[in-house]
Amino acid sequence: MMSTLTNCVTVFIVVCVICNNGVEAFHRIYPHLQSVSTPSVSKLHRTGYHFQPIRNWINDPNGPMYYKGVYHLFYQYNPKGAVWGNIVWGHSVSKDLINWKQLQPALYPSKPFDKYGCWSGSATILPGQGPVILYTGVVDKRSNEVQCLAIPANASDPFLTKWVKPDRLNPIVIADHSMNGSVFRDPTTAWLGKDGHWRMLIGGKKKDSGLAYLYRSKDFVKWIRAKHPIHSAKTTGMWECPDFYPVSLNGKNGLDASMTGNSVKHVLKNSLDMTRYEYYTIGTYLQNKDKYIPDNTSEDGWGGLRYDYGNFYASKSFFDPSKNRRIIWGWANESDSKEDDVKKGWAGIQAIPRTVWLDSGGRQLRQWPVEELNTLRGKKVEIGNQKLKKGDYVEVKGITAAQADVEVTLSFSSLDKAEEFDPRWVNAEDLCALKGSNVQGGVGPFGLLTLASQKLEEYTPVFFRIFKASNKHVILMCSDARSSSSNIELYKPSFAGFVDVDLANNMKLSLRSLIDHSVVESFGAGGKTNILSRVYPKLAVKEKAHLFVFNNGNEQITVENLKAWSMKSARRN
Ligand code: DQQ
Repeated sequence: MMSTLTNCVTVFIVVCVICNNGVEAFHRIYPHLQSVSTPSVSKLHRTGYHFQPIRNWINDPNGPMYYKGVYHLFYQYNPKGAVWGNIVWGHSVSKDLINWKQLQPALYPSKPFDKYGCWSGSATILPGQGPVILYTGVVDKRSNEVQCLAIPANASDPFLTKWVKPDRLNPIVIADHSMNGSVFRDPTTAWLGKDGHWRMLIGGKKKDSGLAYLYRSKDFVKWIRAKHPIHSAKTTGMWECPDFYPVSLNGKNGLDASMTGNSVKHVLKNSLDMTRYEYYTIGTYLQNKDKYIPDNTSEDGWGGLRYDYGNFYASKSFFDPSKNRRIIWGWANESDSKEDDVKKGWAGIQAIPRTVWLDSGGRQLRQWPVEELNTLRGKKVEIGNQKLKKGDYVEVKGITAAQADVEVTLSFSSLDKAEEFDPRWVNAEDLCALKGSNVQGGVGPFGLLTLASQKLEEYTPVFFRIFKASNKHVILMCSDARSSSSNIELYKPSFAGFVDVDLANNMKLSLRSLIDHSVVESFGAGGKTNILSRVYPKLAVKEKAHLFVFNNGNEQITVENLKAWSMKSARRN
């Protein structure tokens, strides 16, 4: 296939037509700010080790892959300003997923089929041939979308610096008359069926149902739509950035996208444009019918499981054959104002890449920061066997609290004091807003106060609170940004999720928080419930930031073990 494609490309002409025309888009658009560039970039809230380019706006991670010893991350990028617009595929490369080198953008509008934008897509490595990118091209001002293909100009270059879009082949897929071409985007990584045909999904919408169209191809060039979408769900609205992959029923190893059989389950993740959060289901992929059926333990809709209950969107996974793992990237948008972003000269970060696997219970996924992150750990402090009574706040001293990694295990000897759970509390965020870290409880709230000022005028608490329901305990995990900054105008949500852990025989909970100036990325109960918050402290900045462990519940808590590290900065130029 690759040779066919390569032959089709006679000359690769770099025609950079970067559009700035106010494309009708689902991202909030600010045409007057799209090409405003500030002379310098504000360092105040820039991250030390989360991925971000040198300046300007980024959103979705695109086409992550491992190729010839190099990790590639592409991302939706505005080369001209700090708000969404002028979208190209930024490109960075790394040997370890943590330290990055920024290259020239890989794809930018240059053809009639992507004149108004090179939107999200994925990479597939064709065995024995090399990578192919499938992405969405925007063809007109009404945001009509087609799917396009790009190949490396030189597949033997591990950095894949130049990409070509063969004219004779593109666009490879267009919406047919029964479909709405303005809600038709974000092709997945393709997988190879047992029948030798490739398959890929494209996100879409019909009436108010979200859906993922399935296309098949023998040669990766001519794609035919299957009669039925692989899956759809009522009232979920447009499915952006679908992701579909197998997970092993036995252990943590990741799997190549084409793996099927009795030893795997499948995961379908969708990013819901209506609220800009994601949900996933775990289920069975019937390859002979090309249908996906979620398990009845996975809610298929708004109340579904989420990779992250905070600021995390348009995520995409890839299989890393060098370490047999599947890794998820997700975009964390800013939650300050557009004007602030323009002043800062940058907006958007990527969450730390996370290894993902199926929990042994089979009902949910677990995620954990890639092990390479630990290479940035510097000075370490530890606390062991420390009792915390109600109202105790113990400072974790001796590390750089604005740029840190903390792991803590907290235990309790009884659940008798747990507050009654009201069954009407179905929404975790509302419950967190009602029962914040200052509201005294029975068992909990207990956890960490991150990015805290010395006198606690500002802080971002990450904590658990345990309730007693009729036949079980309900565990709430919160990352509450309401007290994170004395700037009252910011968007400061009380992010929260429930944690599926049986406390009966094991009365402890663990928490890991990656603190990085304007981000607190937390993993509860070994990566079962995860929450990323963006916060903009005014006082708790740099060396003025502090870290505390606290308990505000009647039941005494024991800090069994707390380890905290100062984190070194990653190289990202
Ligand atoms: N962002 C891209 C789209 C995608 C959306 C455009 C999700 O392709 O649907 O920047 O954030």
